[in-house]
Formats: sequence, structure tokens, C-alpha cells
Amino acid sequence: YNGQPICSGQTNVVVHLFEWKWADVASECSALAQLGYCAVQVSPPQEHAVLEDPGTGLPPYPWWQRYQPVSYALDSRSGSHQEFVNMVETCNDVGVYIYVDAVIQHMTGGQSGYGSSGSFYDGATEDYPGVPFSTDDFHKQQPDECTTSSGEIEDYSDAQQVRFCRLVGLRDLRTANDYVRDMLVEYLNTLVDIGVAGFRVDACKHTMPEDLEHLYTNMHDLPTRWFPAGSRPYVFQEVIYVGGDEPIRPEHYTHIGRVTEFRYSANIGNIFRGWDGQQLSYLEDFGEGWGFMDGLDAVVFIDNHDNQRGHGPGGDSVLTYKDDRLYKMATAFELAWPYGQPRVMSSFAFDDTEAGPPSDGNGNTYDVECFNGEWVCEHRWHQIENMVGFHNAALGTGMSHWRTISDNAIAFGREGTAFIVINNEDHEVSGDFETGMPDGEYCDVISCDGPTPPCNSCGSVTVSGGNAHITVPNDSDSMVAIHV
Ligand code: QV4
Repeated sequence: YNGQPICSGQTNVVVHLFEWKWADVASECSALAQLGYCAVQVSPPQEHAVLEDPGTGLPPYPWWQRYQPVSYALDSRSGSHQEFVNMVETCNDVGVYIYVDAVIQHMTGGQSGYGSSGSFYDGATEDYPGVPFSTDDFHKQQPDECTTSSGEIEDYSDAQQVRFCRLVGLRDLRTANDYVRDMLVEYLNTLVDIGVAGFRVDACKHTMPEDLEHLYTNMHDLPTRWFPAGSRPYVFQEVIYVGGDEPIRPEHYTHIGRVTEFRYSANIGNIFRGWDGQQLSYLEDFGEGWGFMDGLDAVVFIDNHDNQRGHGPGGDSVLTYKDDRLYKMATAFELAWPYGQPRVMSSFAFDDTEAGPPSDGNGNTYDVECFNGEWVCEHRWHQIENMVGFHNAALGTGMSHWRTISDNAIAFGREGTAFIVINNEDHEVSGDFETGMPDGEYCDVISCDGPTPPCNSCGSVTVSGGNAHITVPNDSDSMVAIHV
């Protein structure tokens, strides 16, 4: 395992097109290629529970029904098997790869019904004929497995419970069992053979690292139709850690794949909000300097589909599209800063934290139409999409030319490839900056369409002797960014 994301060309930026249908992802891929995105994280593609009536006070067809697998048929709220294949092929052909959200640690909650592909299931008796899995394939309340009387995870400071009891009632697979492993490997390999290049693996904290390692090492090489012979699927793992004395740490998983760095998300929210005594100047050593994992092991993000809506721990400070000005600044920082593999969130608008994506009364998801008030498409916000170009131009260089202008205004460069000023003060900032950039004129990618002059009715920066005079207003963007 080498931790290198599978991307085509000089980029490593992932966009999570949360709850998009496969046909809409396919249509988006040529634009994503143009903008320099590496890959799309898609919602779980396997057959899932269909929760028309999930319980009192809950909306029909919540987004999280997709985290309750019924079988590994590729037939979900996002579309059919054939639509999934079409998406992977279309995107691979333009060099934008698909990373699948793999839900492999559990099946459904305790209800029974029919899944999105029509398979019957009964969570109460742990019967999933669509796989098939039956009760022997699930952890039991016994001394070497789940030790709580409820059968639930009750205490995250007890690693045994976290691995062998149920996460919010979800039927907990015996992932050390050969048959269970075979079924999971078969699912993953079906995806790899279609051309899926990577995986976001769900709920890894709840599975032993050796069980995950078995799955990863038994995956096929990526198909040579698109990838060099011998290419291995890319893996990053969801292990939430935001501090405290939990015994299970991200570092227990970094030898087998990258891991999501949730401390990044929680702390960047505090910094930009100015909570907890935080300020922008403290970003100077953001990353390992803050006790985060090695940046080469980390996947970083401002928000994810859970913490943007209060699911999972540590979400209070998290910035979302709802805080648009701070969100643009934080995402620009994420894409400008050389720590971790960046992921950009693309949300649907919500008030109800449990509600599913924009859809009709039968839970059929609507086609994506960016900026229509329902599909937020942060990844197409001008300031964010242009920072993907900045990120890629600077990829492989270190941070340089740091300058603390004031507590909440900072500037830094990327060893002569790029330079950014971020102003989170309540007034304009202005100054002469040593940028390290080659002399010449650059267009500000925050206000312009691209980096190359002429900068028609947008900001331009002239570098002379490596220095530039830059003024950054306190407005809805509050940034200036240039790159080669
Ligand atoms: C309820 C009760 C339980 C009870 C159970 C009875 O709360 O106490 O035992 O009924 O059956 C939904 C409901 C939840 C319900 C459960 C089972 O919200 O109330 O339990 O279904 O019916 C998503 C959502 C969950 C959702 C789940 C399955 O966030 O709310 O649960 O999907 O539909 C921890 C983990 C971390 C996890 C994070 C949310 O360490 O791994 O919590 N994050 C990932 C995903 C997340 C997903 C899951 C894991 C599960 O990112 O989206 O949970 O696949 O931190």
C-alpha cells in the first residue's frame, strides 16, 4: 500500500457528489475533468433499505437508508446496474475516476421489507436472502463478541463493543468469517472489474483492521482498459476521531489505506468562526503541527455528509454551504494548503437533517440542476472550482512565504507556483507581499475566470522582483489567489 490516490494527471482532488444519480454524475464528468478534479466519491451503490415510513417524526426515504445494505445488487436510489456501468465508463474515459462508498461492516436495522432491487430482508432474524446472509454471519452477544446487554455499542471507550456490537442497531457482520469475507470481496471486485478506481470505506472503526486488510489485498488489479497493469485500487477509510481517550485511533488503520482526518474539519470550523480562542494566524502549522496524522495518510475536508447535518461526533463548529462566506474561505484554504488529500463536498440543500435528496413523493431522486435552490453544487462555486486549479498547479510543492498580516488575515505561497491572501478581518487589508512567484501579471482566480491575463473586469496582481502589492477587501469573498 503506497497511499497514492488513483488520478489521471497532476491532481488529487476528490468531490463527493452526495446522493447524485449515476446519469447526473456521468454528465458532470467532462466538466470535472476540465476543472481538474481527480475523482468523484459516489453514494453507496448497493441495494439498500427503502424506508417509506422510517418512524415517528422522520421524513420518508431519508438519505441514510442507503447505509443499510440489503444485498450487493447494484440497484439503488441513484440508478440501475447499467446506469452505474455507463457512469464509470463515461467518467473513466475523460480521466475522472469513481470512488465508491463501500458499506461493508453491517446490513440493515431491525426492520424487515424489500430493498431497492426488490430483495426481501428481515433484520429481526438477520436474514438477507439477496446475498445470501443468515444469522450465523452476524456477531452475537457472547463473551468473545458483543459484550453489552443491549447488543448495541454503548461505550466508545471499550474497543470490543465498538468492533463487535451493533452501531445504532445495524446488523453487524462477522467480518472475520470466511464466507462473509468472500461475499464482500466479490462485491468489491464486481466494482473494480467495472472500472471503479477507489473506495471510501464506511465505518472502519467498527471493523478490525485485519479484516479490512483481507478485503483490500484480495481485490483485483484495476482493469487495463484505463489503468496501467498492476494498478491497485485506492482506499481511504472512515475512522472518526476528534480527540478524547477513545482506544481506537486513525493511526490503527493507516498501514492499510488513507484515513479521513476529522480533526481537520472540526478545527478549521473553530478557526474561521473564531470560536474557542482560535484565529487564522494559527493555521501556520495546520496539520501534523496540530497533532493530526501524517498528511500523506490523511483525507481532509471542511464538512462531510454526516457532520454537515449533525450526524456523528464533533460537528458543532463544522462549516457548511449555509455559512457561504466562511465556507468559501475555508475551502480555498483547504485547496491551497499542502496537507492531506482534499475532498470537496457537494450537497443538496436541507432543513431537516434526516431528509433525503430532492425527490418526488415516491422517493425518486430528481435530476441534478445546480444552483436551483435544491442542489447546492459547492464544487461549481466559482471561488471553489478555480481553487482546484490553484491546488493542482501547486501540487508537490511545500508551503512558503508565510505572512501573518494580523490575527485573522494571512498570506502564503507555494514555492513559486502560487500565492494566496485570506482576509477574515472585518476590514480591508493591504500590503506588499514577497510571493516568490515569477515576475509578470496574474489574474486573481477568486474574481476572474482563470489565471491567465487579460483579466477582464476582475482582479489582477503584478509581481515584480517576486513582490506584489495586494489589497483584499472585506466582502463576500475576502481573498486573492494567483497561480502559474
Ligand atoms: C435506531 C436507534 C438505535 C436502535 C435502532 C433499532 O437510534 O439506538 O438500536 O434504531 O433498530 C439510522 C437511524 C438510527 C437507527 C438506525 C437503524 O438514524 O436512529 O437506529 O438507522 O435503524 C447513517 C446515519 C445514521 C443511520 C445509518 C443507517 O448517520 O443515522 O442510522 O446511516 O441508516 C459513528 C460511526 C461512523 C458513522 C457515524 C454516523 O463511527 O462510522 O457514527 N458514519 C458512517 C456513515 C454514516 C452512516 C454509517 C456510518 C452507518 O458516514 O452516514 O450512518 O453506515 O461515529
